[in-house]
Amino acid sequence: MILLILSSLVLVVPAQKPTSSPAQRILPGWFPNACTLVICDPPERDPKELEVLRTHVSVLEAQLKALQMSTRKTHRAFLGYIFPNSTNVGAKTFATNGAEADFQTAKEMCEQFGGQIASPRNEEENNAVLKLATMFDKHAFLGMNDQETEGIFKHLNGDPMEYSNWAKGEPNGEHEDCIEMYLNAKWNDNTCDKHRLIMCEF
Ligand SMILES: [Ca+2]
Ligand SMILES: [Ca+2]
Repeated sequence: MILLILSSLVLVVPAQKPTSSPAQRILPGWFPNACTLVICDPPERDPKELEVLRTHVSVLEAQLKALQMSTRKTHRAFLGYIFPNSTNVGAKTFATNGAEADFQTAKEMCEQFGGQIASPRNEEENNAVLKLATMFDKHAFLGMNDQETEGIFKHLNGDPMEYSNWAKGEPNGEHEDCIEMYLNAKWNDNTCDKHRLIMCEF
């Protein structure tokens, strides 16, 4: 019985003729697998509408700027909470919280907050690191190392190390590939598994 009703329905539905696509209707020589580039003339805008759009864009730009400033302030406040001891030199901020770790852990911690291990590039920056390290009476790790090629110390981004402040007789370690700063501002290469003061720069 059900089959009979279904077949009746099929019989009464009129067969639809295949319709042509919009492109086929517009372009008589349309080929189904060909590529077609259609360039439309943009509609003319009302000058008042354009003015309103420009105003909206200006407002959005101002809001974005305010948001960026607020984000930077929040980030600075957050860094101040994590690393409460800091000092500025030029555009750099050196910061620490007095904690110690091996080189790899210190490196990851600084990177986690958007910085890197303190890597002084001149005497002024070296003295800024010393000032903070002295507060905690601890030797600080610096970022430069010769882990890649023994004897060739480089910055973390691969830059050659142009400024250095080695202690007398240093560097002297085939297996000492990281640098610690003594509390007289001089540097010693030491093994990277030693625990030293985490000092970051931002
Ligand atoms: Ca070495
Ligand atoms: Ca050494």
